[in-house]
Amino acid sequence: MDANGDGIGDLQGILNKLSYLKGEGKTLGVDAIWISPFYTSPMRDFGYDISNYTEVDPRFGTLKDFDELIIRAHELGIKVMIDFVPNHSSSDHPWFQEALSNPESDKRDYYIFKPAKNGKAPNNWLSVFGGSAWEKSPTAKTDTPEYYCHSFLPEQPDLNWENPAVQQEMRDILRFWLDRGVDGLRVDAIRHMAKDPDYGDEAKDPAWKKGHDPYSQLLHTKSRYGEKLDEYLQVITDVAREYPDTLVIFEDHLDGLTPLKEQIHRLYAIDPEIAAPFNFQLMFAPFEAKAMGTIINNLQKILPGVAKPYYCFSNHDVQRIVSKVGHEQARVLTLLQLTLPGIPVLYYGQELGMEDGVIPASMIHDPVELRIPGEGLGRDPERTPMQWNAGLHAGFSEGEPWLPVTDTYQSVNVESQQGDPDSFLALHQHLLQLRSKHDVLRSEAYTSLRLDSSVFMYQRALDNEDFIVVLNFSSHPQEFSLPGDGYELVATAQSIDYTSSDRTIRPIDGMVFYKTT
Ligand code: TEU
Ligand code: CA
Repeated sequence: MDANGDGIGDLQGILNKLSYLKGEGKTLGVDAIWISPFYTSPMRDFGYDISNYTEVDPRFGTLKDFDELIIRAHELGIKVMIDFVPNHSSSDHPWFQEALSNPESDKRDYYIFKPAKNGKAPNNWLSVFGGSAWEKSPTAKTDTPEYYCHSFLPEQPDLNWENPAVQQEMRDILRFWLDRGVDGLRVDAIRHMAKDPDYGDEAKDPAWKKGHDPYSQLLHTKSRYGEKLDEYLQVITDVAREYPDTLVIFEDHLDGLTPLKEQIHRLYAIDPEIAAPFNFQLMFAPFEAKAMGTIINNLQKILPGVAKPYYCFSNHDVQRIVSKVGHEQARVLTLLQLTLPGIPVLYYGQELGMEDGVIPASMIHDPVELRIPGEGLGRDPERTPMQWNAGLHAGFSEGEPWLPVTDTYQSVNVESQQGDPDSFLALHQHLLQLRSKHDVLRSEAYTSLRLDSSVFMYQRALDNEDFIVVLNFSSHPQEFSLPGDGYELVATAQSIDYTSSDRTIRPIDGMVFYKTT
C-alpha cells in the first residue's frame, strides 16, 4: 500500500492496513508479517542491494515510521519480521566505495577480491543473475588486475564472512533492529555466504540444455554451501538468541545434489529451537497428488522432533500460484498449505488468488528480466500492486504505481471478496481461524493416510482433536473412506454443498473433517 501517492508501497501504507491483517472483525487472521527490504538502496535489485543497513530508504519512509509500525503491530498482536541480507551489500555502500578507492583500506577485506587468472576472472563461477560471478575491479593491491565476487548483480558485491570485522558489523546491524522491537529475521540467500576456500572451477552440469536457466550450466559445488556456512549462520542465530522469542527463517532452496536428509539436518541443526529454512519444494512441484504428497511425506518423516516446517507456495521470486496451476487448483493448495504442520507463509495477494501481471516492455524493472530477457525468469509479474478495491489503481496508490496493476483487479480485490463467503479471501480467513482455534493444526502431529495418483489424504490428530484432510487432484470424482465415525465436515476447497456423510470428493477439490474424542 502506497500512503503518499508516489506509486511505491511504503511503511505508512503497511501501517494503514495493519487492521486488515489482524484485529477486530473480518480480518485475514495472520500472526506475523515479513517485510521485504526497506533499507537505503539504489534499488538495482529492489532493496536487496543495501547501501545503509541501519536506515530506512526515503522512498519507504523513516525510522520513525518503522518504530510506529512496530508499536501498532504489537498492539494488534502482529509480530514483525524483517529481511536481513548478509551475503552482499550494494556497490554504493561506503564500505565498497572505500574498498575500491583505497585497496589498502581495511574495507578491502570486507569483500572478496582475487587476482586475475591468465588475465581473466579467477574462476568460472556464474552469477545467479546471468554472466560471470566476477567483475574486474578498477583498482588493485598489486600490479596484477583484481576481480571481486558477486553471486548476484555486479552492483551486489559479496561480503567476506571470513573476516571477523564483517561478522561484527553484522552483529551490530542485527542488534540495531532487534533493539527496536523486531520479532524475527528472514535471512536472504544464505547458501552463497560460504565458499570453498580454494576458489576452484566448478564442473558443468551434464543435464543442462539450451533454454534452461544459464546459471544452471554449472554444478555449484564450490561457490555455495562452504564448510563454514554453519558457523556464519550461528553468528546470526546467536544474536537472535539474545532477544527472547525471536524467530529466524533461512532463505534456501534444496541444491538437488545432496540427499534431502543431509541438507535438512544441516540447516535445521544450526539452532533448532529458533531457526529453520523455508520449505520451497512444493512451489516447484506439478499439481499432482503423488508429487505434492511425496514431498510432504518425505519432509514429515524427517522433521518432527527436529523443527517446524515453513511450507510456502508463493513469494516475490516465483510465478504466482493461480498463474501456475489455475484458480480451482490453487484453492486446493490453499487448503493443503493451511492444514499442514508448522508455519505457513503467504505472499501478499495470495489470499485473493491474485495472478501474475503482464508487464509491458517499457515497464520492466527486474534486473533478471533485463539481463536474461524472454526466458520467463523476470520477477516483475508477481510483484504488481496489491489489489485493495475496484477503484483507481486497485486502491494501491493515488498515483501511477511503479508496476502496472493486473487486468483482473476489478473482481480480484479485498473489498469485493470481503463480502463474498465463496471468495479466496474467505477460504483463507476460515482456514486461518481453524488453525488458530485448534492447537493440533499448528502442532507436528501428522499421519499420511492415502497417496495415489488422484488422492492425497492425511490426518492431524492430537489429544482429543482429530482432523482428516482429503484432497482430490484429479479431474474425476473419487471415493474415499474415513478411519471411523462421527466426523463433521468443517471446510472444503470449492464452494460446493457437501454433507458430513459424503464419501465421494468432486474433481479438483479438498475436504476437511473434524471430530473431538
Ligand atoms: O533470492 C535468492 C535466490 O535464491 C534466487 O536465486 C532466486 O531464486 C531468484 O531471485 C530467482 O530469480 C533472494 C531474494 O529473495 C531475491 O529477491 C534477491 O534478488 C536475491 O536473494 C538477492 O538478494
Ligand atoms: Ca509511497
